[in-house]
Amino acid sequence: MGVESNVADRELLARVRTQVDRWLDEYTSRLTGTPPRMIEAIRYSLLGGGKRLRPAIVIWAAEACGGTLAEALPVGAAVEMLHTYSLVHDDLPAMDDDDLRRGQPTCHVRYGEATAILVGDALLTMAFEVLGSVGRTGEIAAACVRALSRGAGPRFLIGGQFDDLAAENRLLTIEDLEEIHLRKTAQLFGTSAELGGWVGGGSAVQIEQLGAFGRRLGLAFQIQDDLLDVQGQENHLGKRAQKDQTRGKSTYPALVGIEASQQRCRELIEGAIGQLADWGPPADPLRRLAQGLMHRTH
Ligand code: GRG
Repeated sequence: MGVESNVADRELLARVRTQVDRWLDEYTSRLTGTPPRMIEAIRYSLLGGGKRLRPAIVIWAAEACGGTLAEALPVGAAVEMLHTYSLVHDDLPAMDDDDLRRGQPTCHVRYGEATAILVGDALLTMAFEVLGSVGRTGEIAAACVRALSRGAGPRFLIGGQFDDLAAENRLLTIEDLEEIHLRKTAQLFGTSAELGGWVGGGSAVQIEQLGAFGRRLGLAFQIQDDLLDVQGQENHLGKRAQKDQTRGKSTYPALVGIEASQQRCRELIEGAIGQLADWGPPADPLRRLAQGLMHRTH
């Protein structure tokens, strides 16, 4: 990929980030009846940075199916709320115990543990309130609620997080690690793509292909996260580096080495793009996101 297309890709993502940030900013400034300090903590966690990759996947998947930005934006924002809840809770002392997130003190460091728990609860609940009225029909909203509650529920995000915590200080097989990565991280990428398919009016086959695209992309993303944890710098990452090692976590590079991890990433990204083989130009933003991920630094 040349320098020019890199710049174009960055601009494409920056545009989505601005749109999502604006939507979230407006939504959270209208939370009447909510304690002001709580609104402050919600906005601190939600608006303080973040790459907005999952909303970008929702929006570009919807557009690839012929849907509109206006329909997809609230769905992307709901996924971002849910993702942010998972980060706020993951950072808590009882979980990953982190003091830095998105380049600033974590929610519990800034506002206290009880508030951070409630901020996570609020973001999770609000995500479903938003999803409840998306799309052209009630059926679409219901399908979106079902897809996100499945992907973020005990079989995937929450169960993956549970197994991830239980695996600390245990040497996993690469198959077990990949399974945890899939449930903890990759499924939410797959769900984001499926949600885009639902709200964009995609067919059952298209939604299936989008899910497979997103899961492969998400797995590559998590392996990259492992690689960045070993190689990355905190000022780029906006969170602590070398965290996995300190907590006795099995990681992809620790189990198979850096080169094999990079090779697996490449395979997954090619596999992701392969899912969109019949989609033509409307799926270009999704393909470009996948290609760009190979070179991410944060
Ligand atoms: C608490 C139920 C529950 C789940 C937590 C998200 C998660 C599960 C754990 C986070 C641990 C972690 C570092 C996972 C690696 C992949 C990941 C989700 C990274 C953060 O996502 P980015 O890089 O973050 O998209 P930004 O800040 O850009 O939104």
